[in-house]
Amino acid sequence: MISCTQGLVMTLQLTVPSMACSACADTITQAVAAIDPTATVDADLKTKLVNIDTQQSEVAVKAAIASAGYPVS
Ligand SMILES: [Cu+2]
Repeated sequence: MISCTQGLVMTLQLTVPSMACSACADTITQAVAAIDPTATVDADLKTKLVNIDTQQSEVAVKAAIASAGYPVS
């Protein structure tokens, strides 16, 4: 259990159409971890959905993923 003293953890659900394999998912996971080391990333390759529990804003997370080469639709 993680106590939440620094901010509110939001669950974001993003669609990343260009995510094709587990290496893509790893890259996306690392891009999110770079801006929020406490984030948890759950990528589903079939649905192209990425669920992220993070204290970062949706805008910041989308920008981080996009700059890793995976535009968020
Ligand atoms: Cu890939």
